[in-house]
Amino acid sequence: MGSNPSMAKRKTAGSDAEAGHSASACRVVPGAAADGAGGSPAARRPVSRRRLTLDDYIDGVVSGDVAVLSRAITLVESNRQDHESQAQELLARLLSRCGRSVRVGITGVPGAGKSTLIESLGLLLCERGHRVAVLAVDPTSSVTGGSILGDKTRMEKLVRNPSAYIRPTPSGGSLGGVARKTRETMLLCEAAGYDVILVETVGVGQSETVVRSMVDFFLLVQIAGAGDELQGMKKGVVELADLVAVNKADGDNLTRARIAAAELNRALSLLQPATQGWSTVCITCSAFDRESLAELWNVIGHFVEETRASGGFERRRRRQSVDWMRAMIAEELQNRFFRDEAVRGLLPGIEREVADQRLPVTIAVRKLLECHDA
Ligand SMILES: Nc1nc2c(ncn2[C@@H]2O[C@H](COP(=O)(O)OP(=O)(O)O)[C@@H](O)[C@H]2O)c(=O)[nH]1
Ligand SMILES: [Mg+2]
Repeated sequence: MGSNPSMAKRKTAGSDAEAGHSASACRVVPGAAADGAGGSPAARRPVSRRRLTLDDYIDGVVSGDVAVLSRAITLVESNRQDHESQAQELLARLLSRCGRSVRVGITGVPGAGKSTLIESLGLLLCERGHRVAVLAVDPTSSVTGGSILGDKTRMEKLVRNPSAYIRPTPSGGSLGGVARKTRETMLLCEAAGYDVILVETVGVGQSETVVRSMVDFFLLVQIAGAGDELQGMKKGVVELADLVAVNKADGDNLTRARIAAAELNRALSLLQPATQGWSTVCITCSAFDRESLAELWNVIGHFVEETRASGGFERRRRRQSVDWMRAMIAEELQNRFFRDEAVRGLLPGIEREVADQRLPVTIAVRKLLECHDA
């Protein structure tokens, strides 16, 4: 990747005033009337901090009250035991209202233009009468202090649109933990009536795979330039994508973007598609070219139509829920195992024996599992 995008990013996100504005907008984001972070003073309304009952949460979320929705998401994100049980009860009560949306994951290297694209596309969709929720999965944000700050300053227009809701990445915890929180947040947004969910993820580590496993459609945003076309290829991310978009196809870059797209299309024709019965292709787009965004949304519309008709849409959703359950079981069992008193007693000695090659790994595992079961 060239140095331009990241430099530009720093420039935009770096000013203190902007950072401060973003931080204050982090809790309750969208809809000028909702929080006062960006809205007119007249539209401000104090958000009651009193404890909400389960029914308050349900009524608030279902009626699309963004202040309550934000608090419900905070509840879902909380690691406190009492919050967790309330959050789960809330989800159980709302479940029948969830799922009526198109879930789109968007990945690409930092600087590819994902956030800018999401803002422009989001605005277009709001204009067309959609309600758009933007979520993020950024496992690096808790380390770097939150790259989402840059994103939020960049989505300034969308933040103010009453039909949009933007929620930064949940902080802390394992990727599995972040994924659970994002999935549950997605469900809450659906219950609140958002019919398009856009999930941005940085192209880092396993985050793409995790986001792929929670969305209907996966978009890979690329940029033309030396070797960039291969970047996704190498990591196998292209194989997860339902659409590849060579972004920033504008100005001087237009020709290069078109050439890159043609190259990618040749490569894609040799790959197994991410979704059975659907051919992944590459198009060009630009956040500054509404036509290209309308075109991009058209592709997604066709995808939804076709996969709904073939049953693939529903099948993927069902499989995703079951896979999610199994992944949570695996994580929970692992946690229980390593918290177990007996295991903790035996583990250091057994690990030493394994490291010293005095004990075969398979026997070590059996011993530990047996002491856990006992
Ligand atoms: N020329 C051009 N620049 C863009 C476009 N989209 C984004 N950018 C610029 O690319 C940089 C990175 O964009 P950003 O949306 O933060 O990328 P992200 O890291 O993938 O979310 C910013 O300076 C944007 O202004 C586009 O369509 N055309
Ligand atoms: Mg971004």
